[in-house]
Amino acid sequence: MRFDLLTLFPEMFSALRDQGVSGRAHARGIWTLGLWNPRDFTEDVHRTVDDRPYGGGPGMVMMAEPLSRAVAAARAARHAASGEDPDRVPVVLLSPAGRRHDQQLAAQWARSSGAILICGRYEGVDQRFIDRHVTEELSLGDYVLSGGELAAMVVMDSVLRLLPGVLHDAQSAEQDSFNPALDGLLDSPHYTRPEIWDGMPVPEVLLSGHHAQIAEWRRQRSVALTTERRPDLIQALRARKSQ
Ligand code: 9WO
Repeated sequence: MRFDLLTLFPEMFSALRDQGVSGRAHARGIWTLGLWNPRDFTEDVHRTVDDRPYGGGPGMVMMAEPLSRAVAAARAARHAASGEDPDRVPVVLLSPAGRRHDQQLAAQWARSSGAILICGRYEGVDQRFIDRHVTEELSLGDYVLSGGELAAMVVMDSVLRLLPGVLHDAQSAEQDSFNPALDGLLDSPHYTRPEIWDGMPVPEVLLSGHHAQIAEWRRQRSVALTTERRPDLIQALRARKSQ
């Protein structure tokens, strides 16, 4: 899998590339990262990537041309590396106006060869760049960030941890909240040593070694937690089961 990021702050992505589960997977060559700074695709002495909005208003807008050249470079690099058709690479803009990201989408991306991700800054991106290049917009939720970079890293992390061999324990991803194997419910609580901490014991069934009872207990806790916190997920499960 390969992700190409268009960003004015490429250094931010060292966190995902070098740390934790995603960092180990990168070191093992399971995924690769291309970083493209629109500033490197400018031609003026000031390396200008933004300008004032037509029609007036506060802030600055990212100019289409440096972004467009950076996308062309990313497409060409992907083609050179893997023979991928440059015109068929998904080009994703992280934006609150996009489709809401979720576990199902992450699983879909995990079956793909990756994407070019556009990280906007300032007030936004010239709409003509979006119209020309962007194939889909993705949102994490109804809030505004200072840029698309953190959203891009969240989406990438959710995808990468589903790739074969990324998690130490293949069962780990299967136990996740929202996993279809858990009917899309929230995960049950976790406990580790010591057996009693600050006067609070570990639920006895977990010490019993009785695997069927443990599975049943976890299922009950999962349903109870989801009913309390996310009744919408229970409704969705009912709807799926009744069809
Ligand atoms: C911001 C925006 C707000 C309302 C409707 C559409 C919008 N598009 C953008 C946009 O492209 N913003 C750029 C990226 C530039 C400003 C900072 N950006 C951004 C992305 N802020 N917040 C996000 C984001 C991305 C994904 N999920 C939540 C927030």
